[in-house]
Amino acid sequence: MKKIGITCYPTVGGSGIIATELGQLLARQGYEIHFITSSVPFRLNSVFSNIYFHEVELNHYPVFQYPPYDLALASKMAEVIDNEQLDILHVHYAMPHAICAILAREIAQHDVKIVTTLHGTDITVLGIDKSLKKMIKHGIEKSDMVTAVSKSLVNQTLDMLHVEKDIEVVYNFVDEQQYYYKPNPDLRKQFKIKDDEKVIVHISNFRKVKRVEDVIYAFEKIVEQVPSKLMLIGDGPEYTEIRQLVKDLGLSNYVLFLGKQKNIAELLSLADLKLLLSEKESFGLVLLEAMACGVPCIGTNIGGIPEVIVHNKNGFIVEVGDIEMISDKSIELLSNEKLWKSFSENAINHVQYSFHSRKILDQYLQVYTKALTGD
Ligand code: GMT
Repeated sequence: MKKIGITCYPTVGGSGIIATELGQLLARQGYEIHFITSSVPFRLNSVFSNIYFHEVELNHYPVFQYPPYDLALASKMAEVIDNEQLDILHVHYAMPHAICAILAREIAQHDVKIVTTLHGTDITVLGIDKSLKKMIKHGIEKSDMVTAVSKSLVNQTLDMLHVEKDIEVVYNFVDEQQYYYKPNPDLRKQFKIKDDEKVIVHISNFRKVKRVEDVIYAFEKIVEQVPSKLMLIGDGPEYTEIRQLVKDLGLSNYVLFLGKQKNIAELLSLADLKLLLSEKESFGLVLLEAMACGVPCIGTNIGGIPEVIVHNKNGFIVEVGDIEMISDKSIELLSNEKLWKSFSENAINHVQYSFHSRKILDQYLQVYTKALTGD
């Protein structure tokens, strides 16, 4: 096996990051990688002689009300499968990518195996939609191998779609070359963070499911007890409402809105605590990123979050919307240096031990081998 095609959403998002990082890891191992996406994946920031990019172009014919992206993707996939003689086509998301891959396999002459990775939203959001359920199920069942990023997502997929397919858990990972503690005292000064202030961070795409308002309400209580700043990274549909809430609560001087950012490890290295209080989250890649930089995390008891945070070891698990508990646990951690230090060290070790990129790469390689041999 030598040639692997990868399709993902190339813009900001955990699934795009994982797909791109995996492509780069595979390229370093000597595999030939072909990204088939609508634009160059945003995390593809090194040059590799064995990574190729095939752009899915959209034609705006006047007869179509909407340009048919999915069909253009399937057609491009079929072209690349044949031209490049792909062994594996690894698609991230069942909907629409697995469906496109299945169609492409039917069109192409060359025999390719399809590996689908489920990231969450395809199941937890789209899977609820009756009109799409059968199609997602089809995409999963007709893939040669299927993986999901947490046990919780496997269980949810089986419960919601009743699929007849083994789904393997392959957790997410971070690039250890990028994510480690990178102290930058000057950056602290630039953000006007005082020496005695703690920094709490939240990173997301500000979708409703992320419950960013809970982060603000919890912070309102934390800042009464512990001098601190809240750093909000990312952008999305709830951004304006959150800005207004911060203003209404009189917290504007304590909250830093940073928008979308690239050098996340440097920003995370300023932080003492990471909050991820979502009501749906199949994994929570931002938790791993934070932990790799030595930042303890508090997350909600849903989806894959309890598979990433070990309660009382490297962070705390709390119930969704329990502002009292979230703020109590945050204050406990931020005011107890000994506890904080042990959580921080445990966090780094946890990422190294359970989510090391080498380990995850090996798991994906085994999945590819199984797809090819049918075992
Ligand atoms: O969370 C999102 O809205 C983005 C989405 C994505 O496509 O990146 O995230 C999903 O995949 C990530 C990578 O596997 C996971 O870390 C996120 O938990 C998952 N999001 C949800 O399940 C809501």
